[in-house]
Amino acid sequence: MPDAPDRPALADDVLAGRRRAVARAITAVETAAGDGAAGDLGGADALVDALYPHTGRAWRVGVTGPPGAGKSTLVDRLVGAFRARGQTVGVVAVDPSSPFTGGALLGDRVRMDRWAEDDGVFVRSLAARGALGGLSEAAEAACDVLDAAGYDVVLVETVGVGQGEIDVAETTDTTLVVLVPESGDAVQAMKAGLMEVADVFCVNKADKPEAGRLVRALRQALHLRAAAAPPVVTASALNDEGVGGVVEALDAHRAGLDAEATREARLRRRVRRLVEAQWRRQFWAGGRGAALADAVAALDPAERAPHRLAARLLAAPPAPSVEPGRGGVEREA
Ligand SMILES: Nc1nc2c(ncn2[C@@H]2O[C@H](COP(=O)(O)OP(=O)(O)OP(=O)(O)O)[C@@H](O)[C@H]2O)c(=O)[nH]1
Ligand SMILES: [Mg+2]
Repeated sequence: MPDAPDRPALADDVLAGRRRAVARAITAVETAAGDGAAGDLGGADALVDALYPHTGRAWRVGVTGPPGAGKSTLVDRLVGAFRARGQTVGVVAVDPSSPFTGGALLGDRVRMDRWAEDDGVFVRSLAARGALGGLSEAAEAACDVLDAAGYDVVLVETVGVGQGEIDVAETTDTTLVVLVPESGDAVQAMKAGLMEVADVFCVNKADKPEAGRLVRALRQALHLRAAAAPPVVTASALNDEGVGGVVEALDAHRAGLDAEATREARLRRRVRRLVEAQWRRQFWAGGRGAALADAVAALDPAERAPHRLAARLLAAPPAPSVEPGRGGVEREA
């Protein structure tokens, strides 16, 4: 890359681990990605690029599962467990007040408040409304910021509902899927696509009846799918029981990771996502949205053919007068 821009001043402050800089940097990437411009973070993209070479040290752990499974309660316990062994922890809670779930963001904050006095913990809620790809980019960039700032572990909580949120699981090294007896059976998890992303399963609320049944059903379903099934552990996050077992299972997954291969695969996926988002935006910004509307309106219903219309749009050059607008995503780095 011949003309890499100078490193933004904010990047230096993030690298020095300054909390206010970390907060500002996450806001920058969140806002940019939330504008639906996943492939073009405006000023924030230079920031991410400047930080990226300083990432790769943190262990990124995704925590996902159905609404109300106890993810936040468990994340809070995991923070305690990691702190107890001297690790610093960043937490990214992907805003559950997304159109999919309508959960309680305030609850996350209240529970996490007990870490406010601890310099070794940084908690942040993330809201990337709109663009699906934008959610992954926002979460991944927020992890980059925390990683570059020196946090040893970065926990990412997402509600495992909807593809966009499950995609976030692909941006972490280790994915913990939290299920609860009342969320139904293993089939439910399979439908939601959670089986594919799980490295470790935790059946939470083990203090409730039916937890044992879910564990058995889950193990059975997993072994039917693959010989090397992810481990299933139980916990009662509320009562702080079984958390050590969860940490052990997570550690075991990390120990088996090829860190460099994981990192490269993730980078490939991310660049692909950024290119596709940018491409899509540019394509439709080139006056083609209007061209499509005109073409559909002009054609006799008997002559409308989806494939022919698609081919025509793809073949037509973009209207030269239309700038592929940046949609107001220029902002401070
Ligand atoms: N009985 C029992 N309740 C629990 C346990 N863990 C969490 N809860 C309760 O379950 C409810 C939801 O917990 P959260 O930690 O907010 O769940 P969440 O998965 O983060 O919820 P969303 O982010 O809204 O999807 C709260 O009332 C918790 O106190 C547990 O181990 N046992
Ligand atoms: Mg939560």
